[in-house]
Amino acid sequence: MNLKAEQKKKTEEINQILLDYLPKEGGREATLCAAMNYSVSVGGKRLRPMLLLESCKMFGGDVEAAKPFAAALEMIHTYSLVHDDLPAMDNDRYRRGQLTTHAKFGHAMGILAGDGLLNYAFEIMSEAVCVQGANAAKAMAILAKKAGVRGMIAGQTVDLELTGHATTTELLDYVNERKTAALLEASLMAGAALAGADEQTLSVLEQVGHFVGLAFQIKDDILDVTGDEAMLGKPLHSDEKNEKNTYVSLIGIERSNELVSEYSNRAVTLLESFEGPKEFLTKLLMSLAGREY
Ligand code: GRG
Repeated sequence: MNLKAEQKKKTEEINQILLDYLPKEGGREATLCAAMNYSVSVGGKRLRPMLLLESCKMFGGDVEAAKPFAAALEMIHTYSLVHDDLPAMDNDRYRRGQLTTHAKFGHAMGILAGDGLLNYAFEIMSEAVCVQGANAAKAMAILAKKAGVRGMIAGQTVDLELTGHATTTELLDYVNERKTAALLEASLMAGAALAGADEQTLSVLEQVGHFVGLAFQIKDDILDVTGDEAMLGKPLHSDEKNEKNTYVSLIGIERSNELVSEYSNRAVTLLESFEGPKEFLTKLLMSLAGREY
């Protein structure tokens, strides 16, 4: 099976896991559940749960036990997108080719759907921890930390503060390492933690995720300028509109493309030190450098 077909099959499997874990709509809070389900179900590459499941497999873990964590991780990622799209942040009307959650359900429901997704992710993981024990607790702790106050939320904070101000590549790296790379690091680390991987292994995976994340964000900045709106599912030039500092605005497209290749290669080289099955994961990481959406 070629990479695209394999990726499609795995995306469909993850979509099914998400359907199994998302709240069933009903009761007085039906609108909240509908907004949460809408945000997750409108699409997305499902990259983070895919990385978590592949990493778990690479270290011989039980994929069934990893499913609640894969679902929770995509919910955390989706909450961050829903809140990022709000009028107080990037104020975007389209995401994943569809209306953003607040554009469809109203601003207040956009905030609540994000809150709901974040909390629900921890409900799902804590229930799994009660059944599965220490490895699951470690995975949850990794996801909490990387998504948290010193991780993704810190990156978003500094990103907002830098908006409209001149910056440096060092400050931009601070933002990208947290806003984007932290959750990708967490994906690989949590999958391995569920399989019982040791601290040294987790630390190498953190490095892999770091380079994947930097490459991913720079590619995202490039696509915002040179991409195809229909493929991306959102308007181009949103960084310029929002006065965002990006690698493209600081060092230009050509050098940015070189960095994407350099970081992707470094990630894959680090991954080579592991012996478990990693063919799909390696191909997936390399393909991100050439992604079109
Ligand atoms: C609101 C706390 C808080 C954080 C928001 C995720 C984020 C932080 C902001 C969204 C804007 C952005 C460019 C984030 C960087 C990470 C990124 C490129 C997210 C998009 O991820 P994809 O491409 O999206 O995997 P899909 O839709 O495929 O899941």
